[in-house]
Amino acid sequence: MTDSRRNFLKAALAGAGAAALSGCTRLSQKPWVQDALGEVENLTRRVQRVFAGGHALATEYKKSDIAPVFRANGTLNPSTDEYAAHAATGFRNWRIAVGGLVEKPLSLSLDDLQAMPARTQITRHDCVEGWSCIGEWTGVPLAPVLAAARPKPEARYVMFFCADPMGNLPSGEAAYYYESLDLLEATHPQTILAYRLNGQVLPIEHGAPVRLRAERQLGYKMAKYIQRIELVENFHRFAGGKGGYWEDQGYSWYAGI
Ligand SMILES: Nc1nc2c(c(=O)[nH]1)N[C@H]1C(S)=C(S)[C@@H](COP(=O)(O)O)O[C@H]1N2
Ligand SMILES: [Mo]
Repeated sequence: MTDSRRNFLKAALAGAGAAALSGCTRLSQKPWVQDALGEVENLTRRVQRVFAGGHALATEYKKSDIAPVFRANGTLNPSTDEYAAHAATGFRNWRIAVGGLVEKPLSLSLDDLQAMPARTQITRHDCVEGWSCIGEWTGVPLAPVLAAARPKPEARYVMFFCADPMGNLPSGEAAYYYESLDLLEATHPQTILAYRLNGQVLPIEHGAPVRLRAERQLGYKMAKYIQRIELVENFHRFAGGKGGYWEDQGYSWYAGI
């Protein structure tokens, strides 16, 4: 592990301790949060062994670089009654299931996610359609969330299943937007489950209540409207088998920038 990585983890752990001492009781009341922070280092070490690559950071920008209006793309409001009902109640009952190849499946509310230490990053979003936009994203790093679920040794990819229907699969079954990352990208410090944009509650057009930010990747990797996260050995059995909605239409699975 590099020094910067070790320092990042130390800072994350120290931050959690300080928050508990300063009276952030919601954090200390949730034993799984504490467990998660203890597990991040184990998970990261394992990931670094599997993938020889690193965790170099994407460029972060200044407040003054933030675009006045962040462009929205793809689904702008999922068309199901179920999503509309969640939106009408401010996503109070929204849950994100974390399952698949894990020892401890989780079902996380927005409160659960917001009780974990947050990260804020000002980054540039690049869409393959040829536009970019700088925005400030706040959310919980995915690494401690995955660590809390205790991934099994066979887990290699993280799948994100979304609430927006995208038409039908050849089988006639409804297709929903979905995406996947390998564990290296999933545990990168700038990979977060974002619930705020530019200091405001995440708007519906940008993926409310929770969307992925994976800052070294192109826009289509960053699933909006996340309902389920699943750890898998490979993604061939899902939908078109290519690891994502756009990948199934021919885009490349690896979309690093
Ligand atoms: N669930 C879902 N996630 C999605 C999409 C989508 O249509 N549905 N579009 C993708 C694409 S192509 C881009 S560029 C970004 C757009 O994010 P934005 O609307 O916040 O700009 O979301 C990505 N994630
Ligand atoms: Mo995109």
